[in-house]
Amino acid sequence: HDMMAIHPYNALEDPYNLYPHSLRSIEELCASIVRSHRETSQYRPEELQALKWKLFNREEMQAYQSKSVDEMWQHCAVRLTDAVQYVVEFAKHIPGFRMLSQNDQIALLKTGSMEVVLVRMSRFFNTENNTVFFDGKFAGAEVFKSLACGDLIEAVFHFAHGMCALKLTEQQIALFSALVLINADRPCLEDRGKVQRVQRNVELGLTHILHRDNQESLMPKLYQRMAVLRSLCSLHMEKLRWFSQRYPLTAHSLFPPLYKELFA
Ligand code: CLR
Repeated sequence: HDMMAIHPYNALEDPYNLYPHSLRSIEELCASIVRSHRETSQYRPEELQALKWKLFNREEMQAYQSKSVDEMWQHCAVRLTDAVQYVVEFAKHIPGFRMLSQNDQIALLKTGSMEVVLVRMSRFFNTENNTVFFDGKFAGAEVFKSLACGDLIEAVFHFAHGMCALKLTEQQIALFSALVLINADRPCLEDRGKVQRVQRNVELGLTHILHRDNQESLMPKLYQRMAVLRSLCSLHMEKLRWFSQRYPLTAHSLFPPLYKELFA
């Protein structure tokens, strides 16, 4: 008893794991999310840094610009689906995600996977010349001209620019991506309560990371970014509906099955 008075039980380090929401368990949650992000992010920051000035030349740009609308859509749908596949892999390793029902996992991915791709896009964006890593080199918005949805491309590039301005660390991007995905407000959830519990843990993780980095002021900015993401994704869906009406055959038979399953 005397010892306890001198050395009170350290709840923060929690050696006996008496507090389920102790710092230790939050740190473990953060570590798995960061690990999952790293393993599914395709390129490491230093690899992207090295590629930063590898740009498409004039002929290559013209080749993209002279593609037909449906050809370019199909090409981009394949690239996007590839990126979405990595996001699905990321989701599977967020602690708690696999405890959700199959229905709820799919509902979260349907609404969230494209949003996470756009968050991830900021890692692949060069703000000095407004280009994005696409097909092995950096491309400006004009490369996507033949998609015929300039407003969407412009909005997406603008969003990436704004995300880059926040200068998030890889750990912050990982936790933010997880929070974008695990959102109890999404439509068509069976067990909202369960999603809410997972969401609270991820929120605790993000708060913890920001507190540790002395950057709590980022929290309101990140919530604001989440609202912008929602509007970008509804614009994407709107464009996809427009395209499918115009080119039903391409949309039906040439789009990747996962792209159709999640977005159609
Ligand atoms: C996002 C981060 C991923 C790698 C990656 C792959 C494909 C890229 C995507 C990133 C960003 C957005 C992107 C996409 C291919 C086409 C798409 C450049 C870098 C643009 C915005 C066109 C969208 C067209 C749809 C309307 C079909 O880890």
